[in-house]
Amino acid sequence: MTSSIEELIAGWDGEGVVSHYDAEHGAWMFIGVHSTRLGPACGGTRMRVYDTPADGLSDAMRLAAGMTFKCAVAGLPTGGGKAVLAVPELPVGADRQDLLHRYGDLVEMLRGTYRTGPDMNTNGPDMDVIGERTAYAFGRSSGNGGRGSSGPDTAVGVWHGIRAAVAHAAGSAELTDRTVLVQGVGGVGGELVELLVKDGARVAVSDLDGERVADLQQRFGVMAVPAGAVVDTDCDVYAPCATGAVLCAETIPQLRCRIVAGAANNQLATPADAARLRAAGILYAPDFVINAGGALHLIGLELLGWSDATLADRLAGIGTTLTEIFTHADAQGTTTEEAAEAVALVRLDGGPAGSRPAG
Ligand code: PPY
Repeated sequence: MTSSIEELIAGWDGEGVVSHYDAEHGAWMFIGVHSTRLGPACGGTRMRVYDTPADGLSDAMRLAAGMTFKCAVAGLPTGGGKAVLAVPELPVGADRQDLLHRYGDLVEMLRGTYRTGPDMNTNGPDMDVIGERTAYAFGRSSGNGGRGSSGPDTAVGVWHGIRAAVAHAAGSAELTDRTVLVQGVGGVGGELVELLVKDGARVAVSDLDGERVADLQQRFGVMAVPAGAVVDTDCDVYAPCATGAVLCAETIPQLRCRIVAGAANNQLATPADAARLRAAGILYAPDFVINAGGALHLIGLELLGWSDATLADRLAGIGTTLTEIFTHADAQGTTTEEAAEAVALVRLDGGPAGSRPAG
Protein backbone atom coordinates (compact mmCIF):
# COMPACT_ATOMS: atom_id res chain seq x y z
CA MET A 1 0.00 0.00 0.00
CA THR A 2 1.89 3.03 -1.24
CA SER A 3 0.69 6.56 -0.51
CA SER A 4 1.28 9.29 -3.08
CA ILE A 5 3.88 11.95 -2.43
CA GLU A 6 1.06 14.51 -1.99
CA GLU A 7 -0.67 12.32 0.60
CA LEU A 8 2.58 11.79 2.48
CA ILE A 9 3.38 15.50 2.63
CA ALA A 10 -0.18 16.46 3.57
CA GLY A 11 -0.24 13.88 6.37
CA TRP A 12 3.14 14.67 7.92
CA ASP A 13 3.61 16.60 11.14
CA GLY A 14 7.17 17.69 10.25
CA GLU A 15 8.34 21.19 9.34
CA GLY A 16 9.19 20.55 5.71
CA VAL A 17 10.61 18.38 2.99
CA VAL A 18 13.19 19.34 0.40
CA SER A 19 13.02 17.30 -2.80
CA HIS A 20 15.30 17.15 -5.76
CA TYR A 21 15.39 14.87 -8.80
CA ASP A 22 18.83 14.19 -10.17
CA ALA A 23 18.11 13.39 -13.81
CA GLU A 24 21.62 12.25 -14.61
CA HIS A 25 21.49 9.43 -12.06
CA GLY A 26 17.73 8.88 -12.02
CA ALA A 27 17.97 9.50 -8.28
CA TRP A 28 15.49 11.21 -5.97
CA MET A 29 16.85 13.18 -3.03
CA PHE A 30 14.56 13.84 -0.07
CA ILE A 31 15.53 15.76 3.05
CA GLY A 32 12.95 15.56 5.82
CA VAL A 33 13.23 18.35 8.38
CA HIS A 34 10.96 17.10 11.13
CA SER A 35 11.70 19.54 13.93
CA THR A 36 14.07 22.41 14.65
CA ARG A 37 12.35 23.16 17.98
CA LEU A 38 15.49 22.29 19.98
CA GLY A 39 18.12 23.12 17.34
CA PRO A 40 19.23 22.25 13.80
CA ALA A 41 17.61 19.11 12.36
CA CYS A 42 20.22 16.34 12.54
CA GLY A 43 20.18 12.84 11.10
CA GLY A 44 21.93 10.65 8.60
CA THR A 45 21.61 10.16 4.85
CA ARG A 46 20.31 6.78 3.79
CA MET A 47 21.03 5.53 0.27
CA ARG A 48 18.75 2.78 -0.96
CA VAL A 49 16.84 1.31 -3.85
CA TYR A 50 13.09 1.74 -3.23
CA ASP A 51 10.14 0.40 -5.19
CA THR A 52 8.86 3.95 -5.68
CA PRO A 53 10.15 7.47 -4.88
CA ALA A 54 7.21 7.81 -2.45
CA ASP A 55 8.58 4.87 -0.44
CA GLY A 56 11.86 6.76 -0.13
CA LEU A 57 10.08 9.93 0.99
CA SER A 58 8.05 7.94 3.51
CA ASP A 59 11.25 6.44 4.95
CA ALA A 60 12.87 9.88 5.24
CA MET A 61 9.82 11.28 7.06
CA ARG A 62 9.50 8.37 9.48
CA LEU A 63 13.19 8.35 10.30
CA ALA A 64 13.32 12.16 10.66
CA ALA A 65 10.54 12.03 13.26
CA GLY A 66 12.50 9.32 15.08
CA MET A 67 15.53 11.61 15.19
CA THR A 68 13.49 14.37 16.84
CA PHE A 69 12.61 11.97 19.66
CA LYS A 70 16.11 10.52 19.79
CA CYS A 71 17.80 13.91 20.20
CA ALA A 72 15.18 15.13 22.68
CA VAL A 73 15.47 12.11 24.99
CA ALA A 74 19.28 12.17 24.76
CA GLY A 75 19.23 15.78 25.95
CA LEU A 76 20.88 17.10 22.79
CA PRO A 77 20.23 20.70 21.66
CA THR A 78 19.33 19.49 18.17
CA GLY A 79 16.23 18.62 16.24
CA GLY A 80 15.34 15.75 13.96
CA GLY A 81 15.91 15.23 10.26
CA LYS A 82 16.85 12.48 7.87
CA ALA A 83 17.65 12.28 4.19
CA VAL A 84 17.10 9.60 1.60
CA LEU A 85 18.88 9.17 -1.69
CA ALA A 86 16.53 6.89 -3.61
CA VAL A 87 18.75 5.47 -6.33
CA PRO A 88 18.03 3.00 -9.17
CA GLU A 89 21.12 1.07 -8.02
CA LEU A 90 23.83 1.80 -5.46
CA PRO A 91 26.38 3.91 -7.37
CA VAL A 92 30.13 3.38 -7.13
CA GLY A 93 33.25 5.26 -8.20
CA ALA A 94 32.95 8.56 -10.06
CA ASP A 95 29.15 8.19 -10.32
CA ARG A 96 28.84 7.97 -6.58
CA GLN A 97 31.13 10.94 -6.04
CA ASP A 98 29.17 13.01 -8.53
CA LEU A 99 25.83 12.17 -6.91
CA LEU A 100 27.19 12.93 -3.44
CA HIS A 101 28.58 16.27 -4.61
CA ARG A 102 25.20 17.32 -5.92
CA TYR A 103 23.58 16.09 -2.74
CA GLY A 104 26.15 18.14 -0.77
CA ASP A 105 25.02 21.23 -2.73
CA LEU A 106 21.42 20.53 -1.66
CA VAL A 107 22.43 20.21 2.00
CA GLU A 108 24.45 23.43 1.74
CA MET A 109 21.42 25.22 0.33
CA LEU A 110 19.74 24.73 3.72
CA ARG A 111 22.56 26.66 5.43
CA GLY A 112 22.71 24.39 8.47
CA THR A 113 18.99 23.90 9.07
CA TYR A 114 19.70 20.23 8.28
CA ARG A 115 22.99 18.53 9.21
CA THR A 116 23.75 15.11 7.89
CA GLY A 117 25.89 12.07 8.69
CA PRO A 118 26.27 8.39 7.77
CA ASP A 119 23.30 6.03 7.68
CA MET A 120 22.37 2.87 5.79
CA ASN A 121 24.71 2.47 2.77
CA THR A 122 26.62 5.68 3.44
CA ASN A 123 29.86 5.91 5.41
CA GLY A 124 32.70 8.16 6.53
CA PRO A 125 34.37 8.40 3.10
CA ASP A 126 30.97 9.45 1.66
CA MET A 127 30.77 12.21 4.27
CA ASP A 128 34.23 13.36 3.17
CA VAL A 129 32.87 13.71 -0.38
CA ILE A 130 29.68 15.50 0.75
CA GLY A 131 31.91 17.65 2.94
CA GLU A 132 33.65 18.98 -0.17
CA ARG A 133 30.42 20.89 -0.86
CA THR A 134 29.01 21.64 2.58
CA ALA A 135 30.22 22.19 6.13
CA TYR A 136 27.13 20.41 7.45
CA ALA A 137 28.30 16.79 7.31
CA PHE A 138 29.13 14.91 10.52
CA GLY A 139 31.22 11.75 10.59
CA ARG A 140 34.01 12.78 8.24
CA SER A 141 37.44 11.23 8.68
CA SER A 142 39.80 12.91 11.13
CA GLY A 143 41.95 14.20 8.25
CA ASN A 144 38.89 16.13 7.07
CA GLY A 145 37.92 17.63 10.41
CA GLY A 146 35.58 14.84 11.56
CA ARG A 147 35.78 12.36 14.43
CA GLY A 148 35.34 9.15 12.48
CA SER A 149 32.84 6.33 12.80
CA SER A 150 30.09 6.48 15.40
CA GLY A 151 29.53 2.69 15.29
CA PRO A 152 31.69 1.81 18.31
CA ASP A 153 30.04 4.46 20.50
CA THR A 154 26.57 3.38 19.39
CA ALA A 155 27.55 -0.09 20.64
CA VAL A 156 28.75 1.31 23.98
CA GLY A 157 25.38 3.03 24.45
CA VAL A 158 23.51 -0.19 23.64
CA TRP A 159 25.71 -2.11 26.08
CA HIS A 160 24.82 0.37 28.85
CA GLY A 161 21.18 -0.01 27.85
CA ILE A 162 21.32 -3.81 28.01
CA ARG A 163 22.86 -3.65 31.49
CA ALA A 164 20.10 -1.27 32.63
CA ALA A 165 17.40 -3.53 31.19
CA VAL A 166 18.87 -6.64 32.81
CA ALA A 167 19.11 -4.79 36.13
CA HIS A 168 15.47 -3.74 35.88
CA ALA A 169 14.18 -7.18 34.89
CA ALA A 170 16.46 -9.35 37.04
CA GLY A 171 17.66 -7.16 39.89
CA SER A 172 21.33 -6.98 38.89
CA ALA A 173 23.16 -5.56 35.87
CA GLU A 174 25.61 -8.45 36.03
CA LEU A 175 25.81 -10.13 32.60
CA THR A 176 27.72 -13.24 33.64
CA ASP A 177 25.74 -16.28 32.51
CA ARG A 178 23.12 -14.16 30.77
CA THR A 179 22.58 -15.04 27.14
CA VAL A 180 22.42 -12.19 24.64
CA LEU A 181 21.46 -12.87 21.03
CA VAL A 182 22.83 -10.21 18.68
CA GLN A 183 21.04 -10.11 15.33
CA GLY A 184 23.22 -8.34 12.75
CA VAL A 185 26.94 -8.09 13.49
CA GLY A 186 28.07 -5.26 11.23
CA GLY A 187 29.66 -2.02 12.42
CA VAL A 188 27.53 -1.71 15.56
CA GLY A 189 26.50 -5.32 16.32
CA GLY A 190 30.07 -6.62 15.95
CA GLU A 191 31.38 -4.07 18.45
CA LEU A 192 28.53 -4.91 20.81
CA VAL A 193 29.47 -8.60 20.73
CA GLU A 194 32.98 -7.71 21.85
CA LEU A 195 31.71 -5.57 24.77
CA LEU A 196 29.29 -8.28 25.88
CA VAL A 197 31.89 -11.04 25.75
CA LYS A 198 34.30 -8.92 27.80
CA ASP A 199 31.50 -8.37 30.29
CA GLY A 200 31.07 -12.13 30.78
CA ALA A 201 27.85 -12.65 28.81
CA ARG A 202 27.10 -15.77 26.82
CA VAL A 203 26.72 -14.38 23.30
CA ALA A 204 24.93 -15.83 20.30
CA VAL A 205 25.06 -14.12 16.92
CA SER A 206 23.15 -14.21 13.67
CA ASP A 207 23.91 -12.51 10.37
CA LEU A 208 23.13 -13.16 6.71
CA ASP A 209 26.85 -12.66 6.07
CA GLY A 210 28.46 -15.98 7.10
CA GLU A 211 31.96 -14.49 7.09
CA ARG A 212 31.11 -12.04 9.84
CA VAL A 213 29.68 -14.84 11.96
CA ALA A 214 32.71 -17.09 11.35
CA ASP A 215 35.06 -14.24 12.31
CA LEU A 216 33.28 -13.66 15.65
CA GLN A 217 33.11 -17.39 16.34
CA GLN A 218 36.84 -17.63 15.84
CA ARG A 219 37.70 -14.53 17.90
CA PHE A 220 35.28 -14.96 20.79
CA GLY A 221 33.84 -18.47 20.63
CA VAL A 222 30.30 -17.12 20.28
CA MET A 223 27.41 -19.37 19.25
CA ALA A 224 25.88 -19.00 15.78
CA VAL A 225 22.12 -18.93 15.21
CA PRO A 226 20.68 -19.37 11.69
CA ALA A 227 18.75 -16.33 10.46
CA GLY A 228 15.47 -18.26 10.40
CA ALA A 229 15.81 -19.32 14.05
CA VAL A 230 16.47 -15.93 15.67
CA VAL A 231 12.94 -15.17 16.76
CA ASP A 232 12.29 -18.34 18.75
CA THR A 233 15.75 -18.84 20.21
CA ASP A 234 15.84 -18.98 24.00
CA CYS A 235 17.83 -16.05 25.42
CA ASP A 236 17.73 -13.43 28.16
CA VAL A 237 18.24 -10.50 25.80
CA TYR A 238 17.40 -10.27 22.12
CA ALA A 239 19.39 -7.42 20.55
CA PRO A 240 18.18 -6.53 17.03
CA CYS A 241 21.06 -4.66 15.38
CA ALA A 242 20.19 -4.96 11.69
CA THR A 243 16.93 -4.16 9.93
CA GLY A 244 13.87 -2.51 11.44
CA ALA A 245 10.30 -3.82 11.89
CA VAL A 246 11.48 -7.11 13.44
CA LEU A 247 8.88 -6.84 16.24
CA CYS A 248 5.42 -7.48 14.83
CA ALA A 249 2.18 -9.42 15.41
CA GLU A 250 3.74 -12.52 13.89
CA THR A 251 7.13 -12.53 15.66
CA ILE A 252 6.25 -11.29 19.16
CA PRO A 253 4.27 -14.42 20.21
CA GLN A 254 7.26 -16.56 19.17
CA LEU A 255 9.88 -14.66 21.18
CA ARG A 256 11.55 -16.58 24.00
CA CYS A 257 13.43 -13.72 25.65
CA ARG A 258 12.82 -11.49 28.67
CA ILE A 259 14.23 -8.36 27.14
CA VAL A 260 14.47 -6.76 23.69
CA ALA A 261 17.30 -4.23 23.64
CA GLY A 262 19.26 -3.56 20.46
CA ALA A 263 20.63 -0.93 18.09
CA ALA A 264 18.34 -1.16 15.05
CA ASN A 265 16.16 1.86 14.18
CA ASN A 266 12.36 1.45 14.04
CA GLN A 267 12.22 -2.04 15.58
CA LEU A 268 8.44 -1.95 16.12
CA ALA A 269 6.48 -2.68 12.93
CA THR A 270 3.48 -0.72 14.28
CA PRO A 271 2.77 1.29 17.46
CA ALA A 272 0.55 -1.60 18.68
CA ASP A 273 3.59 -3.85 18.92
CA ALA A 274 4.80 -2.03 22.04
CA ALA A 275 1.63 -3.18 23.81
CA ARG A 276 2.07 -6.72 22.44
CA LEU A 277 5.55 -6.88 23.99
CA ARG A 278 4.25 -5.59 27.31
CA ALA A 279 1.41 -8.14 27.30
CA ALA A 280 3.94 -10.89 26.61
CA GLY A 281 5.95 -9.82 29.68
CA ILE A 282 8.91 -8.70 27.59
CA LEU A 283 10.82 -5.57 28.63
CA TYR A 284 11.45 -3.44 25.54
CA ALA A 285 14.18 -0.77 25.44
CA PRO A 286 12.79 1.83 22.98
CA ASP A 287 15.13 1.96 20.00
CA PHE A 288 15.37 5.73 19.82
CA VAL A 289 16.62 5.79 23.41
CA ILE A 290 19.06 2.89 23.43
CA ASN A 291 20.64 3.65 20.05
CA ALA A 292 21.38 7.33 20.70
CA GLY A 293 25.12 6.67 21.11
CA GLY A 294 25.80 7.46 17.44
CA ALA A 295 24.06 10.82 17.69
CA LEU A 296 25.87 11.57 20.98
CA HIS A 297 29.19 10.79 19.29
CA LEU A 298 28.58 12.83 16.14
CA ILE A 299 26.79 15.81 17.67
CA GLY A 300 28.63 15.79 21.00
CA LEU A 301 32.14 15.59 19.63
CA GLU A 302 31.72 17.57 16.41
CA LEU A 303 29.09 20.21 17.20
CA LEU A 304 29.26 20.63 20.97
CA GLY A 305 33.01 20.14 21.46
CA TRP A 306 32.66 17.48 24.17
CA SER A 307 35.73 15.79 25.61
CA ASP A 308 35.98 11.99 25.41
CA ALA A 309 35.17 11.90 29.14
CA THR A 310 31.94 13.88 28.66
CA LEU A 311 30.93 11.59 25.82
CA ALA A 312 31.62 8.52 27.99
CA ASP A 313 29.41 10.02 30.73
CA ARG A 314 26.60 10.73 28.30
CA LEU A 315 26.79 7.21 26.83
CA ALA A 316 26.45 5.81 30.35
CA GLY A 317 23.48 8.18 30.75
CA ILE A 318 21.59 6.07 28.19
CA GLY A 319 21.40 3.37 30.88
CA THR A 320 20.19 5.85 33.50
CA THR A 321 17.54 7.27 31.16
CA LEU A 322 16.28 3.78 30.33
CA THR A 323 16.01 2.90 34.01
CA GLU A 324 13.87 6.03 34.51
CA ILE A 325 11.70 5.08 31.53
CA PHE A 326 11.22 1.49 32.73
CA THR A 327 10.32 2.68 36.22
CA HIS A 328 7.92 5.29 34.85
CA ALA A 329 6.21 2.75 32.58
CA ASP A 330 5.76 0.35 35.51
CA ALA A 331 4.33 3.09 37.71
CA GLN A 332 1.94 4.41 35.06
CA GLY A 333 1.01 1.04 33.57
CA THR A 334 2.08 2.17 30.10
CA THR A 335 4.40 0.70 27.53
CA THR A 336 8.06 1.69 27.68
CA GLU A 337 7.60 3.25 24.22
CA GLU A 338 4.88 5.55 25.60
CA ALA A 339 7.03 6.40 28.62
CA ALA A 340 9.96 7.29 26.34
CA GLU A 341 7.74 9.42 24.09
CA ALA A 342 6.49 11.25 27.17
CA VAL A 343 10.08 12.12 28.11
CA ALA A 344 10.67 13.46 24.60
CA LEU A 345 7.47 15.51 24.62
CA VAL A 346 8.26 17.12 27.96
CA ARG A 347 11.48 18.39 26.51
CA LEU A 348 10.00 19.38 23.15
CA ASP A 349 6.98 21.16 24.57
CA GLY A 350 8.33 22.65 27.73
CA GLY A 351 11.97 22.11 28.48
CA PRO A 352 14.40 24.91 27.75
CA ALA A 353 16.71 24.10 24.83
CA GLY A 354 20.06 22.74 25.98
CA SER A 355 18.89 21.17 29.24
CA ARG A 356 18.49 17.47 29.87
CA PRO A 357 14.94 16.16 29.84
CA ALA A 358 13.23 15.85 33.18
CA GLY A 359 13.01 12.17 34.12
C1 PPY B 1 20.90 8.05 13.83
O1 PPY B 1 21.26 7.96 15.01
O2 PPY B 1 19.94 7.37 13.39
C2 PPY B 1 21.56 9.01 12.96
O3 PPY B 1 21.06 9.29 11.91
C3 PPY B 1 22.87 9.54 13.45
C4 PPY B 1 23.15 10.97 13.12
C5 PPY B 1 23.06 11.88 14.11
C6 PPY B 1 23.34 13.21 13.85
C7 PPY B 1 23.71 13.60 12.60
C8 PPY B 1 23.81 12.67 11.62
C9 PPY B 1 23.54 11.35 11.87
